Amino acid sequence: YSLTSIPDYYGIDALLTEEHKLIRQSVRDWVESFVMPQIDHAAQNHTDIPNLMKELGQIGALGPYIPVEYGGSGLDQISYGLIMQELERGDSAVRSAASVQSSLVMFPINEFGSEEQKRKYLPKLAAGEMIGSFGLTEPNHGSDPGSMETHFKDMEDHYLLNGAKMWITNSPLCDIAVVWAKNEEGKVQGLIVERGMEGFTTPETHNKWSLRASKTGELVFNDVKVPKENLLPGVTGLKGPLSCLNSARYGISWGVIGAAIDCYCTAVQYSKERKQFGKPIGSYQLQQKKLAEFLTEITKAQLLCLQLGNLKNDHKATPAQISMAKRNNVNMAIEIARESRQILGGMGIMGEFPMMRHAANLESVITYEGTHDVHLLITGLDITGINAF
Ligand code: TGC
Ligand code: FAD
Repeated sequence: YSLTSIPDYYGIDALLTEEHKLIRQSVRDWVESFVMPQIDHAAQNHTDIPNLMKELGQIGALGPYIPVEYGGSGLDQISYGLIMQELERGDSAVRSAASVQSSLVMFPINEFGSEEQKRKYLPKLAAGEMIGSFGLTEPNHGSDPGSMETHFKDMEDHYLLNGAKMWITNSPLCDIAVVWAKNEEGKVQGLIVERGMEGFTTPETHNKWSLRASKTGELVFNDVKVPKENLLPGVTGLKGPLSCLNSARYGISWGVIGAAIDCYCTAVQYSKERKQFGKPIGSYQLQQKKLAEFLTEITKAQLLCLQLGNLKNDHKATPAQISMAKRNNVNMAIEIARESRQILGGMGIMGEFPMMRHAANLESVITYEGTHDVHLLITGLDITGINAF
């Protein structure tokens, strides 16, 4: 499909600045030239995309809102959202790589790190010369991270870290991991663990049917001696990791619009070209209903994100507002991926078309960063004041 067919049904572009549009265009062009030609091969073969992080660094997609003095671009939240949207039009694995590095690794170092930590890590992370991962989820504690078992002891001249994290994006590739663990008082704190520290291993998780172009693995800590200067000094408690999730979930709300757009545009084009019973399938009401509903849902999601971005720029977006957008938009995208695949009939299962890949990827996206159900419970709590977890 032509890039000019990407929908802006409500003229939302008029609400963006010239800078927003330029940023979006440059990421869109990069996705066309770098991601699209190799994404099917990477996903089919369950390999990562070579040089992805350095490329993302070069186009400014790592920590776009991190201050310029630490290697970021100092951009606003709408720019961040638009970048995520364009990346996920390519593949959720590409957006995931940028989400984790930006919101889950650079964000906590920038918000809660010491000046030395910021200077040591942020510029390299922004350039993609260093890859970060984020360890919150454990084998026995996913939706309920407050019950985590990973813990560290103060040994006077270092901390001793023990435990394990599971389902960690980029763990097999990471140079550093921001790890959330309990101190001796049972309070959650963040530690920067570096590859090469004795007792730290990152086994890969194989055989995924989803996010196949992204590496996932474990972070295992067996009596790891972590230097004291690697503790994030600025936060104690679960609000540390959860505030990183606010930023990542916001980016995902935008990102999945990109996946939905890729499916929608492909389906519109196919429905006009493919003929059955002597007419294009797009001339039949059943197919038009699908296309009309896709465009309606994409437009609603775009408006939701734009206003959430405005709130975020003003530091007014609440965690519950972000949960609503993450839940709504991921569900919107997965429904469009599944239904649009049907419009392509048998061709819809093929790698030449993006639907199966997006649909399979979105099964992870609807689960990570808080499941569909957990986000509903967060909205329920916000409405009633009653915790139903
Ligand atoms: P609760 O008692 O409600 O809260 C504990 C403390 O945290 C504060 N808080 C938040 N702070 C900032 N932002 C938020 N969104 C916050 N939500 C809660 C809260 O105020 C409290 O602070 P304080 O000072 O009183 O201690 O916590 P809970 O134990 O009842 O759990 C709440 C719940 C279930 C909502 C939360 O734990 C949750 O969101 N669970 C889902 C877990 C999750 O999202 N995991 C994601 C792992 S990372 C990931 O998936 C990366 S994938 C990346 C990729 O590849 O793109
Ligand atoms: P569980 O918490 O066991 O949930 C199972 C089911 O029970 C879900 O449907 C859930 O909604 C439901 N449920 C749970 N509690 C309740 C309740 N109180 N009421 C009703 N229903 C409930 N984590 C990281 O820390 N870092 C990463 O980089 C990372 N990357 C990931 C990459 C991939 C590809 C995947 C799949 C996951 C990743 N995760 C990561 C982990 C992800 O955040 C968790 O999988 C997610 O939070 C859910 O946890 P769980 O899988 O243990 O499911």
